[in-house]
Amino acid sequence: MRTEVAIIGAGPAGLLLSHLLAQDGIESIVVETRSAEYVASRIRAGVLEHSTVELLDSVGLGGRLRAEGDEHRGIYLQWPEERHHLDFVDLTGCSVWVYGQTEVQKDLAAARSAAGQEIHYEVTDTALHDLDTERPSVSFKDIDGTRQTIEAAVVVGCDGSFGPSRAGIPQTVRESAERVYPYSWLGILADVAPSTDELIYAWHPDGFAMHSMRSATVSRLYLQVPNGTDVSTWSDDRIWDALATRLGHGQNGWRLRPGPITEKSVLPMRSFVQTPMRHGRLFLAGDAAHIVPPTGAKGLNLAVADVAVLAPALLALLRKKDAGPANSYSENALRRVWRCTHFSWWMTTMLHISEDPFDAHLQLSQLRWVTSSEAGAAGLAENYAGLPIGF
Ligand code: RFL
Ligand code: PHB
Repeated sequence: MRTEVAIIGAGPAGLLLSHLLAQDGIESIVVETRSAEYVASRIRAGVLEHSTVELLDSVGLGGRLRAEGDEHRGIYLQWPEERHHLDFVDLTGCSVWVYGQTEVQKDLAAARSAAGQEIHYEVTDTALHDLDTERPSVSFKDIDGTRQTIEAAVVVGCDGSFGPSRAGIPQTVRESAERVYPYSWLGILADVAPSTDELIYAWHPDGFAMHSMRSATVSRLYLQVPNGTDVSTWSDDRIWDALATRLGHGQNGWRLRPGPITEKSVLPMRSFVQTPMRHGRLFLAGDAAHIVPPTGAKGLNLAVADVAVLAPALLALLRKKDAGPANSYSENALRRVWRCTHFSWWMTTMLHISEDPFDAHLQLSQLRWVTSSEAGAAGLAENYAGLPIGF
């Protein structure tokens, strides 16, 4: 097989990249280890920042998001006895949208399928070759067991945190920076109307809790739990009790509505950045190059921001024979990556309980400042909702 861009991974980064390239008349082939159904139903991110929504709109992918998503002006930040609303629209002019990654994934898959995009699902043994040459390739075993090779001008690794692309950057060149946190999130999806109009991020001595949502009838909630927590030790009743305690704030008779839990999982949290994001004819985008803890709602948005920078760089490289934007892709993308890495680390360390009581005083002081100073609130709002495309 021969194409211009071989894309490894059909998550949001891979499918959006193939969509953006196709708009510029550039051909690509996508390979993916999982089935289309599995990729479309993975429960993950829920918040799209302003620039993500603008980008999806601008490439014809904003229709269902605008019709079925939910625009939020801001978030609540709380600690026992106090709940404060931060209004991002007042602070920065930017809102965010609650629209599940599952829905973004379905919209992308439908658009690529309508355009006749070649996507090979359920492949195995993906391997990258000749990345230092102008004829790199990707080999894999197709669903029927046939060995295939895609010869391309460029290979893009959009294969998430466990894919093989990251290691395609030679060991002598690559560097990584990592922070592992001493806690995890227990996340649930429940068939119950959200008990809040906007997301609640709650500091509590028992641990962080968060109330998010997917629709008018589906809630998404999280609890800070120790690393290594076995999900089977958390019965539904225990989860709802902990959520009610941590999200309660003793004001206006607010109550958390419990309901049937349909999904339950534990996810560890880490920050990770591998540099550079490009070597020879291999480019990395999304979780393949960087991971953030979910507290800042940045992972999906960063994947979108990477490919928004990469697509025009590949257009210049392949059509205009201008290597400039491709040569500066890593440096350009990493500016936003490090801003979001810092913001996600900051939100995480401000809201999660640690072993050291000194931290709790600093956290509460920071929360009081962010919710009472316009400058403090605007800083959080700009990072959460309003970094411009190309920051
Ligand atoms: P993905 O989505 O992981 O897609 C990578 C794809 O590559 C495939 N793959 C391979 N394909 C071929 N050959 C191989 N050898 C392969 N190895 C792997 C995989 O099967 C997969 O389909 O990465 P991408 O596209 O970079 O997208 C990144 C986002 O998915 C991720 O950052 C977000 O989900 C993170 N995240 C959140 N981000 C937000 O912006 N806002 C949020 O509110 C938010 N909440 C979350 C999150 C992630 C979570 N989890 C479970 C990690 C909440 C959670 C719970
Ligand atoms: C979610 O809805 O899953 C979600 C929302 C905001 C976050 C993390 C996860 O910061």
